[in-house]
Amino acid sequence: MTNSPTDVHPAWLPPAALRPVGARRVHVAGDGPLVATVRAEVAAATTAHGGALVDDPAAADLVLTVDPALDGADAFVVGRRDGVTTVRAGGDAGLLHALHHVVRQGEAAFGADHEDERHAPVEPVRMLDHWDNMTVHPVMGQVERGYAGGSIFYADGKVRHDLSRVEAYARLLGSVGINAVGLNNVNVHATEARLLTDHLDGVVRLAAAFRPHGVRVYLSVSFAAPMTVGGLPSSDPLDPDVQAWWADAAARVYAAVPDFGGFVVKADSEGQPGPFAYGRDHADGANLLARALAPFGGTVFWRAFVYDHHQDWRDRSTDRARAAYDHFAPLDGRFDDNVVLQVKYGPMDFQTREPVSPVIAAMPRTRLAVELQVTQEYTGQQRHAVWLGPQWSQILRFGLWGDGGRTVADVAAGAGAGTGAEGAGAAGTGAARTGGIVAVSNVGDDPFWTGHPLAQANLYTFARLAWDPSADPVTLLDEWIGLTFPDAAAPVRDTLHGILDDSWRTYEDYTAPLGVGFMVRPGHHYGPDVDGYEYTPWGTYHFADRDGIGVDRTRATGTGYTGQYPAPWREVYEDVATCPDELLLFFHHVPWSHVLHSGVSVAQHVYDTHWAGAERTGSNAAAWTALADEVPDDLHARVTERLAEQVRSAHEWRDQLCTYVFRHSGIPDARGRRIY
Ligand code: GCV
Repeated sequence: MTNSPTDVHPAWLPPAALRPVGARRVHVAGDGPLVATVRAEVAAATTAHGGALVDDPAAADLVLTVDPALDGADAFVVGRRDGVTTVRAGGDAGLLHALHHVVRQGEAAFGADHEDERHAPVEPVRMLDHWDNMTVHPVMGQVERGYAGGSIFYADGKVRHDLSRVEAYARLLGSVGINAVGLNNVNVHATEARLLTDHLDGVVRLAAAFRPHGVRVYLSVSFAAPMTVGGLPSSDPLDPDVQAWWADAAARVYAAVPDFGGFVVKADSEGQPGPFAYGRDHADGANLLARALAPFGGTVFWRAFVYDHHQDWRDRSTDRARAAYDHFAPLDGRFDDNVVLQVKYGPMDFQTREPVSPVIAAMPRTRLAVELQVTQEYTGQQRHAVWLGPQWSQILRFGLWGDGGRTVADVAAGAGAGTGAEGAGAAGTGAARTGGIVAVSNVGDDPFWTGHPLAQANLYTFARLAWDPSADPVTLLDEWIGLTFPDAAAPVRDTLHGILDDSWRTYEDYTAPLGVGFMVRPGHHYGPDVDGYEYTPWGTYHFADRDGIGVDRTRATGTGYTGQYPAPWREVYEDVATCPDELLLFFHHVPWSHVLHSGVSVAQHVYDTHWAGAERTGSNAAAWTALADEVPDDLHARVTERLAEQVRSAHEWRDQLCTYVFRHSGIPDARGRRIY
């Protein structure tokens, strides 16, 4: 099959995905920039596929209207009567969401008559953070932890002149309901600190590219900006000159970008400046910025990723997993209303498997957003096909106070606060404290957007889960396959599904076992290095010796981390007998011969999973080879090359892990496979 006709892959919006809408007579009513976007989208589709944009609703097969009487600007109802599909949306944004809902349904949207169905997003903020820099870092490249080329926003130290790629990206994001984008890396370097000032004209242009698709822009700011940009002698949050500097900065940004979203802040973390330098805490720091933004309706997303990255590996009393809770839980109730605390889903750092962060259950008087990582820093760096939908779904559906209770997604949505036993007391009035779902983006200036073309599925699934965290991720995977490969025959769709649906588990199988995490090469985090982090200052250890492996985080004999969870988890994780296998080594140090709930020893588990996982990468690569004539050549070649690297890397992981375990434990593989 020949290549895609344009320079940039259309992702989940190729022209053929809009065929069912484009073949109809469509009426679009309303005005405003988002309605204009809907109209333009429909006009392009009808021109391509033989339908028409019609003025008379009575002559239409599809009627899209804004009805302000409907509750919620993002919401819409869709029904079908007498052969006409009718959408009413609460606002412009809802109209855009509704159009793409109909696109996703395809021909099914024009099938049997049905009553109105209401759709509305669960999470109020659905945000992608870009770790993009304006200049290229000699080691990290332009995008920190970016695996898809350079930034689509910046080139040569400036906002790009040509933003057509950003417009295409904004269209993709708007189509799946993303409504916020952080424009620059949370590690804010000198040039990017001046996005607030010297480069504000570029921010204006980026905001203009995102606006027609319902996406507001945010900037990551440096806590030291009053000094480094403003020339003040201090950045102390209680200093009136510092407060005035931030108030002026915010006023200038809002004068230029009236719908600016606000700031994202990484403070006192991995070398970024913060309030600790002045003996102040993180509520003082966050509220400083919140008060500057409040007159304009802006929000601060203040990150809870704060820990000591100069730890002494000899010091067994310090546990990095405890850090976010220890810093932030005591501050509950002290943050202003326009502060959202942005918490990584796990207590460490975006590992393949971690328990859910206990901070999410601990701050009922604080607005919380949960942060996921779409860019595959620790999950194969877009060289491995790893679809993270099941991981995110499991996190978002996790019952913080036990199965069936309020979930991570509920807390982020501010839903149900104060209504049940869980976390109710401190929720006080029960007022909704809405936060949202945030993720680190995985796109760059690569023609396939994401380096590995199949990593587009992660971007898609993240957005759709942020809209509805209860959605079945596998259904979303098939939705993505159907849109991205609209003309593909069933075997192609089945192969894509087969490569991706269990790929998170496969990756876990051939990498760090049983929740222990890391074991990656220090610095760039790609490939195996079992002891790579063992004697470093980063607080990421597994403590393996000849007798056993794992981190004792119990209250009884370990770091006490299990005590940061509410019941029942504090007991479930405390006891080796009830701790789930997949988190065993996160919570417990056990002998290599310890028998898991699965019935095999820890050592045998490593052998079995690593052989099985590596083998699956080989069968996936073979299945993909068979699609050579079924998908565009350029896409086929790119995926082939990535799958070959995944096979190589998975076997390297397998051999290092199995050899390491055998050399430390002396336990042979019961199945006698080759160990080096
Ligand atoms: C932006 C991890 C990454 C860093 C990243 C940091 C963060 O430590 O390796 O590159 O910095 O997380 O989330 O702030």
